[in-house]
Amino acid sequence: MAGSLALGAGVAAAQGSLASSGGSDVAPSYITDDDGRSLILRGFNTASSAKSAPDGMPDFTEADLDREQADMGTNFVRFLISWRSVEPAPGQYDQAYLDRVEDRVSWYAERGYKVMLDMHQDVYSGAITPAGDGGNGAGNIGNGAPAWATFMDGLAVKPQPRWELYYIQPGVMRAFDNFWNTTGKHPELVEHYANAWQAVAERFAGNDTVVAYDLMNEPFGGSMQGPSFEAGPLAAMYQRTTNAIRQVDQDSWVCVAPQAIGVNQGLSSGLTKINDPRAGEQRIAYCPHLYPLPLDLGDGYSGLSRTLTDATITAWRADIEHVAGDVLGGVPIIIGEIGLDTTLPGATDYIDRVYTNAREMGAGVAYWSSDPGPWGPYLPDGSQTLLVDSLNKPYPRAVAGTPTEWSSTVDRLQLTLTPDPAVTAPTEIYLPESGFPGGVKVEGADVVNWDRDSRLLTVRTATGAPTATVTVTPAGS
Ligand code: 9MR
Repeated sequence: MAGSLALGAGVAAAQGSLASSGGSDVAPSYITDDDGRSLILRGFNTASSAKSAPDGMPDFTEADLDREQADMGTNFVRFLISWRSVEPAPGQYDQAYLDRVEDRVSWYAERGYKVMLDMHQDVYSGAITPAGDGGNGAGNIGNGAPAWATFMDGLAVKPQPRWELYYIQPGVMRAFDNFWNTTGKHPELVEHYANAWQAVAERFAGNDTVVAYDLMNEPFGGSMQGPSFEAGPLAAMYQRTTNAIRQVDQDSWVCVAPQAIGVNQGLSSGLTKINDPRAGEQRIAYCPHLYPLPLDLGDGYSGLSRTLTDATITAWRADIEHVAGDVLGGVPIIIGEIGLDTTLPGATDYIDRVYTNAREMGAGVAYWSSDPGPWGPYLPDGSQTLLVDSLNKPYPRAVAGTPTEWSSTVDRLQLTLTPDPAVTAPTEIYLPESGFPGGVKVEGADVVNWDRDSRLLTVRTATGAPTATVTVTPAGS
């Protein structure tokens, strides 16, 4: 069944009948740091191992973070949190859990990262089966909602060969229907969800490292699917949760995502505008995922699968830009998840293609995921997968103005920006050791500092010019 599903979507992609909108004329916008610099975010999801852990924490140490930073120069994490951990009993928020999250956030803060908290769920909750493992002993299948918020009304959840298939088990569908209250029986659940987010935002409102809240991982509408779900209960939940967050936190970005099934594979989203009640400019961001079906089902990025995947990426990008630019009102894009099994043929080419698109879109990226294994940068024995070299490229991390174009190879970076005279902090650029073993040669800007340990170069462009182009190559080149 999965194979024919893939084929169907693939053929649709090849025929160009996926997302029909043709991108957007609205220029990319960026999340900014406290100095007003545009942030280009590159990092990982950390981590799947948190989903079912009793303490809700990922199996990820400070040493792991040091290794990630040294090997790839990341500046961002999509950090998994869960509703079941935040609100283990109705109306009771677990401050000890939030302490643990805050502790992990401090690791990132000490290393100059920005954090997006992701209220994760997969197939609603760990309570969809008694063992919390989907009934087949396969590990962390269902996660997210607390058991007390899981109402399956006695409907079945049978063991499935693939975790995604649990979504269409009757008990899981009903749990979602009750959450969205399309059954009319549980109006309290979305209210709890919004209030749980408020408890999180209350904790992190004053924390400069936490820049964004990803309101719900991979939303699923139960028996209501597509635009009626996205424009209906999903948008209503986003609005309600945004309002709840803004009562305690005016500054963090609120990230919204489309329905996952379909949109992650290139179909168009029917999400509608979310209004940010904060004083000043809105701080909503769009955080979609990308999982072309051929790759997700185990085909490599070659032959027909590559053709179908490319068509998926093209359609996906056009729709993402349309929703971010035209529907949500010119908001920043952060790709909350992209990832694949790096042992598949053509994996490097696929990663390059996605990151090229992200760069052109002005989008942040959180790769799925940092968990050890063939999808991640390291295997359980600590050896690197090809992901490390694929991702370890120069990039501008924080730009004193608006980046209009940038590109890089391992030993060259070029950035064009519209400088913002109000921003006094310098532009910060990451340069990997492989391409920049010694000094740097900078054209188009003055060097403020080149720190060979952190691999960070800071530069200042001339004030007053409408645009500036900075080119960085190794010294002596
Ligand atoms: O990679 C994860 C896999 O090990 C889990 O069994 C599964 C269910 O919890 O989730 C996978 O991660 C998914 C993430 O939670 C949501 N987006 C897609 C990810 C990859 O399938």
